[in-house]
Amino acid sequence: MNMNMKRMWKGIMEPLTRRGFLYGAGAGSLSLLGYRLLGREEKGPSLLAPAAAEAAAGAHDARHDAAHGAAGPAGRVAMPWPSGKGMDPMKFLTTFDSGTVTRLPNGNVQREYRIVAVDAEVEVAPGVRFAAWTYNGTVPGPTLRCTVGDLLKVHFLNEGSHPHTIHFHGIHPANMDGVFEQVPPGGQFTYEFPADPFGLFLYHCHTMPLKKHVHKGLYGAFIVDPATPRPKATEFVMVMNGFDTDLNGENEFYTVNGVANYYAERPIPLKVGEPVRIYLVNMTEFDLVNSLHVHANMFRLYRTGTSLTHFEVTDTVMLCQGERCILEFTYRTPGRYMFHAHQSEFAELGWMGFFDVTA
Ligand SMILES: [Cu+2]
Repeated sequence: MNMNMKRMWKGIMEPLTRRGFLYGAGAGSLSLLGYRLLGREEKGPSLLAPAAAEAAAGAHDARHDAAHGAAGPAGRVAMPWPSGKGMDPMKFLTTFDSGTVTRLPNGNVQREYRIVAVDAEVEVAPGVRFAAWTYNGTVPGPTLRCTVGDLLKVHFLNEGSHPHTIHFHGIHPANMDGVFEQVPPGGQFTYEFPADPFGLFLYHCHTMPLKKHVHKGLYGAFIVDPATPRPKATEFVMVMNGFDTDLNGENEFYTVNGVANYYAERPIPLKVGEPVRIYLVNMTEFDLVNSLHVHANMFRLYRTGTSLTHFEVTDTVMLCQGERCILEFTYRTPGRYMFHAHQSEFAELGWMGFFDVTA
């Protein structure tokens, strides 16, 4: 999505706009795989539905009916993917790479991480494949985690087809910034710096053209915990992104953690009274902002996670690319609660999910 005027112009000049993709070229390739496209504007918010799987399950009619005006998307995402590729966003939510820990002679902790850039095809929605450039084979890449003051050694190997780097947010020397040391295919580089300060950060490739290296998928979350850990909670990582599957400079799909509508089809289970903490990172390319809104609740917002005192209590937060924040909340009553981007278009194109809260 870009400016409205640009879209209008493109709508006039190009028959294959994003909607054209959804209704036209995309429909053909998707139907081959047994998936049926549902119009997102004329028929409600639904995007995709695996028709064959639903019919087999005897659930087709109910789901199809629900697609015409129900609150959420219809269809069920197969997992693992029919192709056997892609990642599992449910596992990604709670998976943290804390590295290989060594206690140094001075008593400090050293953490070593291994990140390999590799070209990989990922499946971002049922039957929709995207030729990604990845860190360790997934989009987003692994969530790196450490404690403030730890010495980090990130061993980066480029097995991709283009030069890449890893640029970390946070404080570090200039020669560890992932900008000047371009790592060619087959090359390697070790980034070494102490984790500072505590907060929520991210990493991404910083090779030109930057827009391309980011939107192809080279990014991930980077958590630096305070010396005294935050209060105990169920912790989730959510990386917001988009996929320009027809390479026209606009996103066709929006996701958290790489698969459109994943948490709408597989709600995240929670308990009443369970403290929840979300590490939220925006790495959406092409669009100026992305956002998260939780329904029927409010959260404490810690901007960038660099303070242990919350910034405000709200139900919606907007982030530009590279911004991130920590959210904390608890549900009081059981039920199914929606969360989604409050750019309605993003929500309709895959950035929507639910929490299933039980007593
Ligand atoms: Cu790159």
